[in-house]
Amino acid sequence: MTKSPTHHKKLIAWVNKMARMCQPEEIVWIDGSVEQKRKLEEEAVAGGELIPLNQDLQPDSFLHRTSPDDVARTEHLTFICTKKKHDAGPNNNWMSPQSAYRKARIIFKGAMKGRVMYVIPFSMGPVGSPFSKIGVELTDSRYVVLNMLIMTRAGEAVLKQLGVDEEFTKCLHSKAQLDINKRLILHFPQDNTIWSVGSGYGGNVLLGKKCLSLRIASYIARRERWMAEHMLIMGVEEPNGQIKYVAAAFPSACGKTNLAMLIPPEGLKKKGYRIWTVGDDISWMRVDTDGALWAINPEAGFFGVAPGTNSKSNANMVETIKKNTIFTNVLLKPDGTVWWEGADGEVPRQGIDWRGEAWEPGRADTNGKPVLGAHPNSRFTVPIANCPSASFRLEQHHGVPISAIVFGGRRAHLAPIVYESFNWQHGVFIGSAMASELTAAQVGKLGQVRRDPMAMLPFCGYNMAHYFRHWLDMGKRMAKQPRIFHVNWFRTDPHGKFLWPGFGENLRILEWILDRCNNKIEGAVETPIGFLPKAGDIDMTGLDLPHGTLEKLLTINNEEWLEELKKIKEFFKQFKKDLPEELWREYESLKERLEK
Ligand code: OXD
Ligand code: MN
Repeated sequence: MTKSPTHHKKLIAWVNKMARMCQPEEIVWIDGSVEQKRKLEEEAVAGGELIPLNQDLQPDSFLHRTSPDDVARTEHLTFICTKKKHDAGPNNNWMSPQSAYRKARIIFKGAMKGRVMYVIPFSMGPVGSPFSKIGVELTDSRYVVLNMLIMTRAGEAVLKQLGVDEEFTKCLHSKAQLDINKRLILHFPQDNTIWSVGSGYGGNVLLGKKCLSLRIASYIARRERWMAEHMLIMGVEEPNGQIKYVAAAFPSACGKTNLAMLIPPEGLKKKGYRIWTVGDDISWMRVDTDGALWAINPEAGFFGVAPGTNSKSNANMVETIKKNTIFTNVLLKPDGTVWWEGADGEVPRQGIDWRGEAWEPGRADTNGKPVLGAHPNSRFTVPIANCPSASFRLEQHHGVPISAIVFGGRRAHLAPIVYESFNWQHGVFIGSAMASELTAAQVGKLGQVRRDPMAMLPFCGYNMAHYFRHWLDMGKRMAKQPRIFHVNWFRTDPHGKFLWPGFGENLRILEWILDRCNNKIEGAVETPIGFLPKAGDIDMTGLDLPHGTLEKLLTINNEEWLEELKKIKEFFKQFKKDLPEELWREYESLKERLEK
């Protein structure tokens, strides 16, 4: 049916089978060449999928608009399709593979008529690294192809790596009619397969990202004894020139991307600190022969949230997205550059908003709500290589050794700015009990707490109770376990004002974390929830906080924690007998310590 550049029989057979179902007009294999990329860009511009930006001010960059009801991940349409419901767990929507394939087949049938089916061989992780996994995505969207060329290593080198019989994840995507009523994001971990139909939004369609690198990878990782986590990876260069690596998990909208590339405040910069960004979203980690935990970022690009990105919140990202960037759902200015709420510079006097309509500041909709220029979840896709703080170890096949694992959430009260677990098992308990508060920008009651263990709730491809067990087991396999910490940048005063300035200042807390890992700090305050810093051990040079603020950030209230424990218990109970006994034991000992 198609002339293919590979002798991988299974791959060819699968491509042909999917093509028979989707009925594209043509099949095009993505080779990763600049010429092919340019041609696709030209076609996308001609077809209206991409708008070229001002090539002098934002070279090699484009704007894309999705349909207005296709702007975010659709968790209620996302399913884990294992034979047994129990394997998907109470944390996932479940469908049987048989019924999922049947439902989706109806939508996929003839969905690519009159369109091209692109075949994208891609590698998550450096091509050929023992960490890496290969996927092949079939899609009828040029936007997807161009984004995948940024987010992954794609093309001929990957096909070569696949050889004639290597394993790969079968990823099928079609925009179909972009109809939310005919949208499904299906994962078949037992078939190493992903089917996504009816959406054009990144998180639903760049199948290497959440679908493969987290949901499918977490399932494979458990079997193969490694870890696929929703974590940034950053290198902190210490004054002695050594670089220590930290992996950190935070739920959405808690500033993972900003933390991964923070700029040290003056005092710490002078001391000799510098940050190296390895990744902002996903970490694949395995125990190496030295008994330590090593990590790679399987991605090659950032798919970041635009609103709020500016020189104060993230100067490195502002630099990164000056070129080679695909923007999605931001505002287009008359000079052919883009803008979003919270961007640098003045608010433009006019523009075309993310829906493609004329926009000016101060406009309100029929309900009196301000009309935004950019969608709150508008995005940019850009190569990591553009980032001034990009780590020089990004392409290293063995990744980087992890000294500390950091969990975090948005808690106005309760959690102190930082605390350290007593040991690995206690750290796993802390991760499993993670939670974050909804902000005014989100649907739901302000301050309402949503539990999000290890920030993996929407991304764990199997029963989360088994995932907790896997975390406990992994700890036992490490001769040199990373230490586990919890941070909270979001504690507020009684007027709702943040106590901690955040951003670059967060390095002061990371410094304490790494000093603990390096055994450079004599002692810490032992509390019921874990070890807290002595206030004098956080370097506050150059940061003028009102008297007593740091002490407030380091207090814990036993009554509040006992209330929190009740919620943790409710959350744990849904896993019934599957929840590891060790986590109940941690729960009970914490309760005892708090009641003392
Ligand atoms: C997310 C993302 O939704 O990284 O977590 O896009
Ligand atoms: Mn994410």
